Amino acid sequence: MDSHPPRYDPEAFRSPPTLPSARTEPPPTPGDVLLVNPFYPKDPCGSFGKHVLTPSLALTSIAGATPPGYRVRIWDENLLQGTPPSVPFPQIVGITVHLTFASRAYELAAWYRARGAKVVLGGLHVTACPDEAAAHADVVVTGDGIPVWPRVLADLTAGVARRRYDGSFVSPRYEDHPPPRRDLLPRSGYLTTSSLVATRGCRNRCDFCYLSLDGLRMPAQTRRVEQVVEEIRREAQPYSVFIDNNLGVNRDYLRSLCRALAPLDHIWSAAVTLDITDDPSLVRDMALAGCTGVFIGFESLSASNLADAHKGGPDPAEFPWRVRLLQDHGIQVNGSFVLGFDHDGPEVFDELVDWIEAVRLECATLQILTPYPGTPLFERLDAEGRILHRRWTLYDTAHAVFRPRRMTPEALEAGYARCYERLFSWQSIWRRRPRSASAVPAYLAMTTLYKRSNRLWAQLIRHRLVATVWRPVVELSRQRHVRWRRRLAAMERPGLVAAEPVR
Ligand code: B12
Ligand code: SF4
Repeated sequence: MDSHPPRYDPEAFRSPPTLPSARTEPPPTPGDVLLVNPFYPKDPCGSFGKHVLTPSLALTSIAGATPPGYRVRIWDENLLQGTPPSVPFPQIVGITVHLTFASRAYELAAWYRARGAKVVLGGLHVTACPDEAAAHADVVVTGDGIPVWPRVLADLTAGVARRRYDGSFVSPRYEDHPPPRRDLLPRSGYLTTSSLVATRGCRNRCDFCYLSLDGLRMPAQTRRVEQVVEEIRREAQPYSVFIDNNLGVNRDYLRSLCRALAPLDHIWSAAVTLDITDDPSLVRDMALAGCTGVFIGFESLSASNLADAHKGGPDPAEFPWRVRLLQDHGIQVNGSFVLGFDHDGPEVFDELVDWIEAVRLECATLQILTPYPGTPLFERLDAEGRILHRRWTLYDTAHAVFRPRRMTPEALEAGYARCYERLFSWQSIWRRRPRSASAVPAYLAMTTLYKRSNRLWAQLIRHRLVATVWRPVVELSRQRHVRWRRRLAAMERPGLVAAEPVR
């Protein structure tokens, strides 16, 4: 039994497709709008499957805000179907920009502009660095694109567009936003097209998070529970992913949401903060509502690192019992950890993996500390002269782009890769199996597909077979979960643990 999977790093996952230099495109078609999610390189240490788990809501939301009279298409370059379409040639191209794919976004913008389209750039990186983005676009949109998108389209069509529009995250109310247009996505390309958002904002202000961007105002807001339920029903998939920063930001709201979701016999996962476990009855409600997994940003096992980053929440000494509470309710924990904080020395890597195995986290996501421009972390490291370069493509959390305090950048990158090698090894996968024997076969099947099958993913993604292969497995999980939660519901005491949690 080999302990480390071979690192598979094909060209198609490393570089975007080449844009043709010849100009054979027809002239722009009035009213034709193309929305693009640009290519970004995939870290071969991780799972390629992650990138087709569920789509970002950026483009479907902008499409939802498009007034009648325009024809809208969405193109996600990460589905590896070649260059974005040029026939019919769009009049307006909207591109979402994160820093890791900013250079590809600018390349696409130049290509479409040179052929007569008007290009609008929006998204997190435009909000963080509007002046940089403005050099590559006809129009930039900062903040929330939804309230300003209809005006941008109207102004571009009338030839009177401004260079910059600033969308507010405060008004109009979040619940008044139009629903995203998921119907424009290729259903076969993702594990689930049912990415949902119910809440906005977060109580914390971690200094490395984009929510701490200078000047960003995103107050906590919620959507009506009925809106969320209706979107799930309409999408008709067995599994949904809540992409909220923290679905538990308002516990009363989460409880109402869970009670409304319970009758759907649906399964879902969400990002929450660990303090959700302060209230075991809420964890139980989540399980009864179909929650099979949570993504939790533990960030670090060092209280000093957490204090430095202004990350609120439970003390690391309490992490294990809180994880266990979730696991005993059949909720799998995907723990997210950041490597390279000031108190992290060379010992951090093995200590972290040992801990992950000891508490049997079924899944762990690792990130090298990355100072996003505009965040307090970036300002501090910059002031200390520790930023190594501003090549945004490498700000992908798999590269050290700053000088760590207690090790070299090279040691940080090597330690990060070693952690993933250990976590993706058969030994580690086995050590972290669920405690309930009946849950082990499904765990092993899912884990093998997710963590040890990058060659297979390459084929599934290219041939649009992701949904065909994943969905039957997901449907089986859903059926098991429905049976299990009926047993949980029959047990009376909140916090009481069912005999056989499902994973
Ligand atoms: C879904 C998701 C993914 C998906 C899909 C990613 C993709 N790009 O296709 C998957 C799982 C594949 C993924 C992977 C990764 N992700 Co991710 N992901 C998210 C998540 C959870 C939701 C994104 C979303 O749908 N938001 C909701 C939409 C509506 O918000 P929005 O994108 O900001 O769009 C609004 C505005 O920005 C604006 N807008 C956006 N685009 C446009 C375009 C136009 C034309 C206009 C007018 C307006 C506009 O209007 C929109 C409506 O309000 C966010 C966290 C979050 N909750 O936002 C992280 C997040 C975006 N991911 C992040 C990271 C770091 C990654 C990874 C690098 C992680 C890793 N180590 O592997 C990878 C690589 C992806 C990459 N390079 O971008 C970071 C990005 C940080 C940053 N500053 O860039 C985030 C913010 C998480 C975090 N808190 O750190 N991710
Ligand atoms: S808890 Fe998560 S979403 Fe909230 S500020 Fe910290 S990193 Fe950002």
